[in-house]
Amino acid sequence: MIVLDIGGTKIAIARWYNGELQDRMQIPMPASEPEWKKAMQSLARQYPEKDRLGVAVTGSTDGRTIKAINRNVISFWNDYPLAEFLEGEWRCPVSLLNDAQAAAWGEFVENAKQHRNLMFVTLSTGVGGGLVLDGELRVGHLGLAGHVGHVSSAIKPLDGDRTCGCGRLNCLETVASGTALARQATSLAGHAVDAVSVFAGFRAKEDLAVKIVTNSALAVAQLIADTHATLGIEHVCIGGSVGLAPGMVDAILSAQQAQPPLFRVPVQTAILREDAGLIGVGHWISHLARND
Ligand code: ADP
Ligand code: BMX
Ligand code: ZN
Repeated sequence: MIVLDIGGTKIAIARWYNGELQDRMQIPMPASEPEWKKAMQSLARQYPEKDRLGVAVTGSTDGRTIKAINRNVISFWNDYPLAEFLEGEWRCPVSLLNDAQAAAWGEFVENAKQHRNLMFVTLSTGVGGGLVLDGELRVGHLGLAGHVGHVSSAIKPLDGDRTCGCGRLNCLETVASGTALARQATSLAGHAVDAVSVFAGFRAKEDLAVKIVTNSALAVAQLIADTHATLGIEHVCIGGSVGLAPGMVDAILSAQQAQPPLFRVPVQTAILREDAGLIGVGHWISHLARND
């Protein structure tokens, strides 16, 4: 099987062989539909497959089509027939799963299934989430389960109230995504700043960067407490390039001190790191095949 992880910023691809990735590589996510189609055609030539293509993908999916919840991320994905397009290119069956849901399943399996109520949170281009409850991955109606990036945050963006690309006000994604960190830093510093520089500043203890990362960590800690109160999660894995940036998980752990002890769920860095989506979708499809 070939596994693909399509995010708002990058596309990763690998062969899935005996429960492991081989020949992994990644390319930037093109901004326009024609460029994106060209990139997919090129990947299909480099990674031919007869058996199945497993895709972890940003957006909500019913298994055939894909919808961008945040319409600012991929403008041409509005009930886009993604499975049909990829089947045409690879000429094999295609399975689609939300990227953070795939990652949650990957972390559950690779943690030896010991945390039967687990949430994965990706802090990346957006903020995504996946839930394993009572040992089962929750996909939900139209694949929406776990879209915690679009829960309203009581901790607001530092550059003022913001309507998210999903249409809601002050979503977690407008506070804690890589896009949001860069936007807040740019607006408050008065010049262009990206998420990588925000973290460099945070680690160098620069005032503005510390404020932005601390505020984002408070919002994530609150989300974790809210989800614990709603669903009884027992373990949280943090991934995505922002979640994996040195200092971010420690900032979330510190921010949890503002919560009463009952709501401080254990948090750790995703053990699969940047491969959680690829490995997760591989495990998920293998799991479905065994249960058929
Ligand atoms: P995707 O959303 O496609 O899965 P990533 O997980 O790489 O991709 O997330 C992309 C976001 O992470 C962008 O906002 C980017 O600026 C930010 N980012 C990438 N590398 C780092 C880093 N080392 N430290 C902090 N932020 C990063
Ligand atoms: C957004 C949403 C989620 C996704 C999350 C993380 C879109 C296109 N995606 O909240 O489905 O799981 O981002 O995705 O609306 P990433 O692109 O940051 O990896
Ligand atoms: Zn939103």
